[in-house]
Amino acid sequence: MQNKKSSPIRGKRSRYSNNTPKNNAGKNNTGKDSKPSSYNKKKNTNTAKPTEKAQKLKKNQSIQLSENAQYIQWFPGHMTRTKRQIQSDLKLVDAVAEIIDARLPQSSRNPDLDSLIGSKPRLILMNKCDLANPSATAKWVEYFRTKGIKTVELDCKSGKGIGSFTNAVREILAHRIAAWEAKGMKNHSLRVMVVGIPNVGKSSFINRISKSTKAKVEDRPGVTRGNQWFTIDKNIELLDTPGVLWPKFDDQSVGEKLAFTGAVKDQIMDTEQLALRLLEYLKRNVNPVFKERFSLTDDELTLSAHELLSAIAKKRGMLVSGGEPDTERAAVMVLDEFRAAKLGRITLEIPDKRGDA
Ligand SMILES: Nc1nc2c(ncn2[C@@H]2O[C@H](COP(=O)(O)OP(=O)(O)OP(=O)(O)O)[C@@H](O)[C@H]2O)c(=O)[nH]1
Ligand SMILES: [Mg+2]
Repeated sequence: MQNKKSSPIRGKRSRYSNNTPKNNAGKNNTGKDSKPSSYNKKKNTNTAKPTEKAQKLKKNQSIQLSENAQYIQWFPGHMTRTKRQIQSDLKLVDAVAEIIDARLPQSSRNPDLDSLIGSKPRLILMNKCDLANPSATAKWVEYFRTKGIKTVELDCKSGKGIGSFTNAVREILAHRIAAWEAKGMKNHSLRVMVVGIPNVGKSSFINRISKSTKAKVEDRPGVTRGNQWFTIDKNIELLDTPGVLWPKFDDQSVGEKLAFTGAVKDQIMDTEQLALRLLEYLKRNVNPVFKERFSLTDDELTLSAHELLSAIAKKRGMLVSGGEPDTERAAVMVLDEFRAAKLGRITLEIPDKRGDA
C-alpha cells in the first residue's frame, strides 16, 4: 500500500491555518480561493470566536454552538462530476460496495447514495476498524444486519477482513449468479463499484484485495480523481471512484465529525478551532488512553478546551519564543494523534437504544 504522507495535516498548518474569527471569510466551500495566511505564533487563542457563518447559523437555526464551532462544508466541482460519473457507470456494474469509516458509521454514509444507486445490490465495507472501538463496531454490524444490509468489517492497514469480501459479493448477488448459471454461464465475472466519502480507504481496499499498489493512496481527502477499473481475480472486477460528500451538511456536527477523521480538506478549516472542538468532545467522553497520553489529571479535565490545549502544548514542550504555549502546533498534534487512534480507539457515534442511527 502506498502511503505518501503519514498525516493529512502535518506540515500544512503553518501555511494555511489562521485562527482569526474571520478565518472562513472569503473562502468558498471548494477551498480553492482560500488564501494561505502566514503562520502567526503569537495569536491569543482565548479570543477565538465563532466564524461568521457559524454565528449566522447559530442565530438563524437556534443551534447551540460552542465558541469554537465553525461552519464546515466541502463540495468541490470534481464531486459533482463524480456523482454524474457514478450514475453513468452504474449500468456497467452488478453491485455497489459502499465503504464507510468505522469511527463514523452514520456520518460517513453519503445520504445522496440511496437515490444515486437505486436498487443495485449493495454491501457495506466498514473500514478502519483498527481505529474504532471494537464493541461499537459490533453494535453497528448488528444495526446494519437488522436493516438487511450485508456488512463486512475491514482493516485495510493489516488486511483483516479482506478475505470475506468475495463471499459477501457472491452472497448479495446469489440470485443473479443462480440465474446466470441456469443459462449455463458458469463463473460469470462480477463487477463491483467501490464508492464512499473521501479518505475512507477505497483505493487502499482495492490495492489490498488486488495485491497491488496501482490505486493511488494518500492520507488526505480527494486523492482519486477518476474512475478506474481493477481486476482482482478472473471473476471480480472493481471500479475505484473519487470520494464524494454532499452539497450541504444539514447537521453541522456531521461536518465536524468528518473533519475530525480527515474526510474534509484541512485547508478549508481552522485547525485550532477544530482541535478545540475535538477536545470538548474528549472532555465529555474521557477515555483512559487520552488521559494517559497527555498525563492529564482530573483537575486538568475540568479546564476549558483552550486551557486544556495550552496545558497539552506545555506538556509536549511546544512553546513559542517567550515561553508561551504553541497552541497551533499542539492543535495539529492533537488532531493527528486522534486520527491515528493514539488517543484511543474512538467511535464517535453509536446506534441509539431504539436501533436508530
Ligand atoms: N488505520 C487505517 N488506515 C487506513 C485504512 N484504510 C486506509 N487507510 C489510510 O487512509 C488514508 C486514505 O486512504 P485512501 O485509500 O487513499 O482513501 P480513498 O477513500 O481512496 O480516498 P480518496 O481517493 O481521496 O477519496 C491512507 O493514509 C490510508 O493508508 C485502515 O483500514 N486503517
Ligand atoms: Mg482513492
